[in-house]
Amino acid sequence: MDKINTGISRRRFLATTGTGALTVSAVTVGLPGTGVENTAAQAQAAMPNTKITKNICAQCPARCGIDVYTTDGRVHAIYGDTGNPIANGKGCPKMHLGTYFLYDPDRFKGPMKRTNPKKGRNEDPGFVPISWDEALDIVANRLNDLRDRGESHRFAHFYGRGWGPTDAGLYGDWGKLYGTPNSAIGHASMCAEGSKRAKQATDGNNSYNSYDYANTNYILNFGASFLEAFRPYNYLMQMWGKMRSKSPQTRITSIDVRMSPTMAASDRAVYIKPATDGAMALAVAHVILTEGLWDREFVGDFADGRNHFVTGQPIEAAVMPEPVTDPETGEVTQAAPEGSGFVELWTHGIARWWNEELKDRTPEWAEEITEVPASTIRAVAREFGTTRPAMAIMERGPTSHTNGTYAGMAIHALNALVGSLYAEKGGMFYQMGVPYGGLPVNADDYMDDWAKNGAWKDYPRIDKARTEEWPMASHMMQEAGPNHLKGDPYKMDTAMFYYTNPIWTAPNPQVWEEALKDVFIIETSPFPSETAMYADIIMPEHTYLERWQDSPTYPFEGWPMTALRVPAVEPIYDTKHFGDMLIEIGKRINGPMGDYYREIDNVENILRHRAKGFEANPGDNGVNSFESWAEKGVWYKKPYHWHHRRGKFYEWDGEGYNVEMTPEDVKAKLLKTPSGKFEFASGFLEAHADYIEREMGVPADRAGLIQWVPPVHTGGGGDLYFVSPKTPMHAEGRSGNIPHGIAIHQPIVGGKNTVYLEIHPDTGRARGIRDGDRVRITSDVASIEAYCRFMPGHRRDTIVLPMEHGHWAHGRWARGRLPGHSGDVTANVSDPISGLASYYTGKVKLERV
Ligand SMILES: Nc1nc2c(c(=O)[nH]1)N[C@H]1C(S)=C(S)[C@@H](COP(=O)(O)OP(=O)(O)OC[C@H]3O[C@@H](n4cnc5c(=O)[nH]c(N)nc54)[C@H](O)[C@@H]3O)O[C@H]1N2
Ligand SMILES: Nc1nc2c(c(=O)[nH]1)N[C@H]1C(S)=C(S)[C@@H](COP(=O)(O)OP(=O)(O)OC[C@H]3O[C@@H](n4cnc5c(=O)[nH]c(N)nc54)[C@H](O)[C@@H]3O)O[C@H]1N2
Ligand code: SF4
Ligand SMILES: [Mo]
Repeated sequence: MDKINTGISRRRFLATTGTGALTVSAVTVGLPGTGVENTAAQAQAAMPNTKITKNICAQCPARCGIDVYTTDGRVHAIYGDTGNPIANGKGCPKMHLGTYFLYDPDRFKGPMKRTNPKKGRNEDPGFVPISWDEALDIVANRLNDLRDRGESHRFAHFYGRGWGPTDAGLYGDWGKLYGTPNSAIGHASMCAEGSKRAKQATDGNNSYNSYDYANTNYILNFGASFLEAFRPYNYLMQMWGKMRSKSPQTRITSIDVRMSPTMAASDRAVYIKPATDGAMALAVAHVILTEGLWDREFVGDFADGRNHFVTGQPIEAAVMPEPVTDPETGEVTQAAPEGSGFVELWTHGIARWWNEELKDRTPEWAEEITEVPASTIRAVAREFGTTRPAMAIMERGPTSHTNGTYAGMAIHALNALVGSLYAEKGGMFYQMGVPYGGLPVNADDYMDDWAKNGAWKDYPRIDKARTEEWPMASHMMQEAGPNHLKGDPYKMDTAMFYYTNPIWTAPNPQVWEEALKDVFIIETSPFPSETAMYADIIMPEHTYLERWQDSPTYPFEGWPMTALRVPAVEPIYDTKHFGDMLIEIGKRINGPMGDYYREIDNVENILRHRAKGFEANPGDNGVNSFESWAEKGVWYKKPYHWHHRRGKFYEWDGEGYNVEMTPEDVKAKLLKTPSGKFEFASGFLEAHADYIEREMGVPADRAGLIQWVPPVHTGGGGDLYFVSPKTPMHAEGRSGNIPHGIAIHQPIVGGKNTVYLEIHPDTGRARGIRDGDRVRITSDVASIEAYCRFMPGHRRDTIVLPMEHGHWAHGRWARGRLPGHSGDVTANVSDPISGLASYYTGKVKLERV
């Protein structure tokens, strides 16, 4: 067996070096050359006992490369890595919080088991310490028993922030070998699945985009929080500076429901009525077409070269003559069509889209729905349509509603109309994967009869994703709790949680508090999360500064990149890498599955095998091995391989974009839809037309068209829209136990001991509420309380409470302080297409307490 050995046992490695990172950082220090080494050398000169190790910030999905400074075994500073293309030596305000996570006094110190069988918010779990062997044996025995009883489907893995091959990347094989459809249920449907599904439905890529911000001249931003969240946040702030200082300056129009920092910094801030972005995007498209501003080299043109897009009037699609093959040369020629029909190039369905939807979607029509003046919509459309390159971007603002996928499709259609998809410069495209080396063994060779043909294969996932109930959703984590409670499709027996806490972050998480009472819970968080309070076994993970871990980039500039975490210090408590927990449990499962994991052995072994892929593909920074990867912290290789230029697609051949791609190649690699083109009439949605008609009331024969679908607002008749946006200090649900994070959470309205509800002064006065008053927010799900602050920049009908606070566990500073948790008043209703929970769609009542 081809296992790579470090030649020295882990324990001994740590013992001889003092920190797990010393050998690699020692290589770094003192080398002349790039800024990284200079920084290291300077620190070294100042403090001889200071070590600098490479790592990846874990506070958000941006995955910035960081330099972690450790002096005499204590981590005391974190800086952006100058050699990392996302960080470029910079950090957002959350970068340095790593020290607080590492030294959080409320961290779990080792594995534990529960002694109080009763579970609830106010039940003390009665945890008692156990050894790792005991913890792993308890879990493995349970899983072996389940398997012996033919019920292995009742075990589920849940995960949120996964990083790559050493954690979330292990789930598929684990589930296949053990025999469960529930390995693993990810949090995508509680995150930002709407924008991904909109792209899948139109250009065939189920993914976020990569963007060439540095070269774009116009951004039309629909509800992406560019200067507070989105991703990669730190890099976006750098790009904002670049875009705003280059010539010509990139003009930015932002559309939001509140005065965010992004809105404040944009050239034009458009306040939109919540959940109506789709209508605005359709009207922008209408203007682009009627005024002849579309990109003819991507979309095509009318056969007679005139513009027949006239409000209210249908157009014709061109009827193409049959291609003719020359019998002698075999050459195929295509004659031009007759008449005035539209000849599409890289799009599909424009005539149907115009005739059945777009021809009446005027700015005046959209004004009624969006409350954005028609004159503003027209001005935006003209600017966007006449500036090249231009991009329309979006994230959770328009998509966290019941009509989110249709809204996202209308927004993304604007990118097709102005030719920004795969544009040579200033456009958007999709992230390339990393050429990792393979694992030494193949899971297929270790499957027993149960794994291959067991009855577990007849069961759907507990969240019912990819079943008749949610046929287009890849994950439906928010449904798993409620489904278990109902026993539909069955009851879970055991669940293992990794970097996710749906008992707190899911919409209407109160249901999960009931649901998880009779499930055997394994929690792997280093911190005392809400899930941990329900856990039967605590298996605490190392924090990110204590562990080896690689992480391929989220969509960024398109070319492949992967960074590496190198432990800065020896684990300070009796914790374990999550990947090693999976492997150790795997080793204890009876039959060939155990053999498979004995071969895999440990996480470090996986990383060394993955890094073998760099030998044939050295990175631009010279990284070609595990050692050089650990030294530099990142492997990457430019350029991006494809682009569109003047009507044709080209592929990189090692020297230039010299290979013209065939339509089949474009379909396989770039526009992965049924038609191989950008679809205004979506084949993906048409394949689910009956489902869409049933769930959304859209007639089946129209289901594929990009169109306006009114939202369904939850909340039970309140008069105020309720949104819970991310702030720069907000690390998903993970930064609630950091006191100074709370204090500077809302720099504009202030903050000190709490997070405030932001409301327009008129909204307050109309209810007898003064600035600073304690208020109650009520929906048909629940009530929560908060202190409010007046914020005259917001819409009068929209109130704003950043998520993250209102914990009932998670440590001494997180627990039990106002405000209440925004999720508690949020109904569990989702977009039927993407499955994304409609977090921003609720309507609530507000009153003084
Ligand atoms: N600082 C920070 N950055 C992060 C994260 C973090 O925790 N902290 N988390 C990362 C994660 S997991 C994600 S999913 C992304 C999310 O990134 P974004 O989607 O960019 O962030 P959000 O704050 O969820 O929402 C964006 C904006 O939508 C607005 N909005 C609400 N309703 C509507 C509407 O109907 N129309 C429009 N046009 N706007 C509306 C909100 O006011 C908010 O300003 O951020 C990532 N980046
Ligand atoms: N009301 C409302 N709810 C929301 C949102 C909103 O805007 N409003 N936003 C949604 C979005 S975009 C997202 S992405 C989700 C995120 O929601 P979740 O998927 O629940 O993820 P987090 O809350 O970030 O973190 C989950 C857990 O990870 C644990 N953890 C921290 N560090 C580590 C570690 O090193 N190892 C391990 N094993 N565990 C660790 C923490 O203790 C925490 O319990 O929340 C969603 N929920
Ligand atoms: S953007 Fe900030 S929080 Fe996110 S990874 Fe980068 S430094 Fe960390
Ligand atoms: Mo998210």
